Amino acid sequence: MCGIFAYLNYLTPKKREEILELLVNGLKRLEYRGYDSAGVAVDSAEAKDISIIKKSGKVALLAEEIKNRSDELNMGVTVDVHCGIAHTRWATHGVPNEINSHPQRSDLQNSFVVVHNGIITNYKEVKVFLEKKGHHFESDTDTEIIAKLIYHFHQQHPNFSFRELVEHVVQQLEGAYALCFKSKYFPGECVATRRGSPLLVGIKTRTRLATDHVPILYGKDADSNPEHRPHGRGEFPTLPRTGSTSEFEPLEDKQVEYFFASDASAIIEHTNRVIYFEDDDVAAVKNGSLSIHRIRRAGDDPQKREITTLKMELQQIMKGNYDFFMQKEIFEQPESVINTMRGRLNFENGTVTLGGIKDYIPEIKRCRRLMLIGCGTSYHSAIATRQLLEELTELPVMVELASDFLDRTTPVFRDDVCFFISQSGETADTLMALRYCKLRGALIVGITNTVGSSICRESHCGVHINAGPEIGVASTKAYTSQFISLVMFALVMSEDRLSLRQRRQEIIDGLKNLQNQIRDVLKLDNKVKSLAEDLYKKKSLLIMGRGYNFATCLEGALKVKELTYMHSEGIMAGELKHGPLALVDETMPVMMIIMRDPVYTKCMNALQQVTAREGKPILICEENDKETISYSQKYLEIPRTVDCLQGILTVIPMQLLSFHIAVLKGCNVDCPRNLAKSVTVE
Ligand code: UD2
Ligand code: GLU
Ligand code: MG
Repeated sequence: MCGIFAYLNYLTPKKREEILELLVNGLKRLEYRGYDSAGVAVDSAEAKDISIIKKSGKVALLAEEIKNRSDELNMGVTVDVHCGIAHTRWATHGVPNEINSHPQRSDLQNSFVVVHNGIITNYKEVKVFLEKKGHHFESDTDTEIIAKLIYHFHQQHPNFSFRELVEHVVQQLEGAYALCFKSKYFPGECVATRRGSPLLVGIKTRTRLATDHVPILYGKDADSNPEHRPHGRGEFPTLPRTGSTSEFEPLEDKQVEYFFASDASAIIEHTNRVIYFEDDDVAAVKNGSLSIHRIRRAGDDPQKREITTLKMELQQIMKGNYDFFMQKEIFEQPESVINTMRGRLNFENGTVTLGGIKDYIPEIKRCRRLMLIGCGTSYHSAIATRQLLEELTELPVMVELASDFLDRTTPVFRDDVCFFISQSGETADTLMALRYCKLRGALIVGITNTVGSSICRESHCGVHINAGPEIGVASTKAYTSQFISLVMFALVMSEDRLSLRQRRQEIIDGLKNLQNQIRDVLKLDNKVKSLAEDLYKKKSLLIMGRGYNFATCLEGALKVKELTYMHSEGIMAGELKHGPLALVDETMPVMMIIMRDPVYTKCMNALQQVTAREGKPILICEENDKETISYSQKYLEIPRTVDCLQGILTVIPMQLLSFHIAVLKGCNVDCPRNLAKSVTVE
């Protein structure tokens, strides 16, 4: 996450040279955060257009470039009103080069320009939409869609204010962002907004206000510091959750300067009067006045769920050539797993950085135990990675179902680290468990797919899995991304352990190959479909396995249950002789996962127990494993990866199988009966 800095002077004369210097200095204050390129946008010399100056590499290089172009930039001219925006970029989408640097623009005329911190997870779909409308893209960034989308809205609604345009744009964005916009159609105006990434504004007036010694604080920081609640003119009450506006008017002489930044360190040298924005605030400066409007997001107001037809059009694009979202999301996994690792895993030098928990790692290393808490699929991702976490952290790891954890009033202590895993970040049971642990002083870590969600907000730190929006009610790509996030966490925890070096390298290599291997597994689709044809009229399906693949049995059975309404059970193969074996006969459908990992021999024992009872299991086994295959007529061959990652590949045929059975049975794939995507009730 890198830096945003914007500067707006209103009736405060400044030389263009001073303005550019201010912008560059703002970026310099943000340099400590690390970045790979930088850029600014200011009014062009004649103030009719916008000039963009970008440079890959250090801010100093940008400063030099500005100097080289000083004639063209008319440095000596003084302007009374002006808005400039600046950015340091940490590339997530597209290599660090000038075209990919920010500001990104709407068109060759630079009608709208934008700087962005964060990741837009649905940028591909928006891009397809905009390309269909005739927009041409020049960069590889996710950010460029934002500049083009606002331009698109402006063409459609020429009477909209700048703020209204931005409000429409953010309704279409998924993911994380802090944004600052500038436009040649709205000279002297600036609009800024955020969701998930930090953003604040500093205000400097020439005439001191009576309350000037009190910094304006608002939002989270104001809540925690009631002493600093502002009073009186030009100050902000805490906004209600949605749909309201606060205004800041400077004093009579109207002179005012605004500094927008992603980090207070770029502002403090100018003013100590700052407002921290909260998610979904849209701040607009127009005629020198600042207004902050808390938008209603689609989810807040069911009446407004489809504010424009665009939302629906986008959904259609998202579904692409697939008939169902679930199917699309299964087939998206080669990309979604990469998005989870993007900017975090460096395959060249074998380092892993989880920006969201980096600062907490020393504390986590000192903890007494790790607790992983979730429901349904999220719980399975914890089961899937528990063994690796134990191995690489050498800490005791507890895996808990949120509801049961609360029922037991499980003892939790200050030196516990509790992970809360939830795709939506709103799962009520998980959220309650989070609050329970937080009250007891534990460190709270979120693993969520939804930026700005309750779990994300209420956790001390966490990891966004960045799988992109998951619309199918039955979770698929979120599972594999949760899995990978937890694996990356284990890698971070073991970074300085010499004895684990080889093991870590093997896992990192495995992660690198995952994308291609997932593609290979997806090629089994037709084979899985014909298995589904054999199974869909059956009453029950047992799925057996152990070790690293036990989680796949549980997750596979859950998928079958929720999508096909067929009874299905994930069975720990080691438990067979303690009961479940009684279920096995020649009519009972059984699947068995048997990979060449440390428990292979034990799995083969289970296989023999099953075939001895006339069972005819469908096998999920390793490619070219002739010996195992010889035990059954029906099998799916899966490419081999490191033992602890194998579950990512074995779960995919189970996702496909449940999907095909559901289609054959005529079930509603994307919205199974009795289920909701985000379970916000206990
Ligand atoms: C950040 C940016 C990402 C990209 C990347 C570049 C955000 C949200 N993410 O990703 O877009 O620019 O940097 O390096 O701007 N968090 C919680 N609870 C959770 C999940 C996250 O508190 O359940 C916090 C986390 O501690 C961090 C912030 O949210 O402060 C962002 O987390 P992240 O995983 O998106 O962070 P990172 O550095 O990978
Ligand atoms: N995702 C954006 C990009 O790659 C912004 C990255 C950032 O936060 O700097 O251009
Ligand atoms: Mg948080």
